[in-house]
Amino acid sequence: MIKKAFIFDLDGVIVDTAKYHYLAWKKIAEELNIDFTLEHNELLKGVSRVRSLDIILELGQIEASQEDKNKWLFQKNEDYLSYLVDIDQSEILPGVLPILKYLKEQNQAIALGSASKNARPILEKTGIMPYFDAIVDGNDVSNAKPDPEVFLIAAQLLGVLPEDAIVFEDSVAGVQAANIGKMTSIGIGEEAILYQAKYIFKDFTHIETSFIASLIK
Ligand code: B16
Ligand code: MG
Repeated sequence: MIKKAFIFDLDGVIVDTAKYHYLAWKKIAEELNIDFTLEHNELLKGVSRVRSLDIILELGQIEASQEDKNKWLFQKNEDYLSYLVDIDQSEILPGVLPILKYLKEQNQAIALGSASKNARPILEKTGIMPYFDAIVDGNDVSNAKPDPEVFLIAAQLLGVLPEDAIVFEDSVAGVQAANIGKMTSIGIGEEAILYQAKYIFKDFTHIETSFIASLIK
């Protein structure tokens, strides 16, 4: 049996923090009189904080100085962090824990590959840090998804070749990153959006351990 690397994205895969990102961005958008809807929020999934602000400013056709941008980025993150203060294990999305447990029992390598710079406190608060053999987040990469950097570093840290890595992703850019990195991409979400993934599941409750077993052998 070859040891595989199972790489998990964070937001939208392990936890649903998109709702907190949304509330925090909405506050900034309101200050700037920009109409920012849940639909617009979809555009920010898997996208870095800096790029997210640029997308919102483009929506409002606002040109801003770097000083103002830095101020809004700081405000947004402070507000986002305030939503994370009370999070616990109940935030973990359904079906995720049984898969993590199964992978550990099967002696497989597990990593996080997220664009977020707040990934570590989220893993700690939800109590799942011990499952991860490596963590690669927004603090560790210079190129955002769809660049495969985040996943390539994760596979390297786990000592596994990219072709033996499996990536769980909820964003289009993340699925593309896994594909570009020659990894097996598993989309978590809607088929109409994530059709570029090798396999697609609505959520983790739809993933049988027999499917995971077929990837390991
Ligand atoms: P932060 P992921 C991404 O997480 C989110 O999907 C995206 O909406 C967010 O802007 C990005 O992290 C950066 O997050 O502001 O905490 O650094 O899906 O890559 O786990
Ligand atoms: Mg995501």
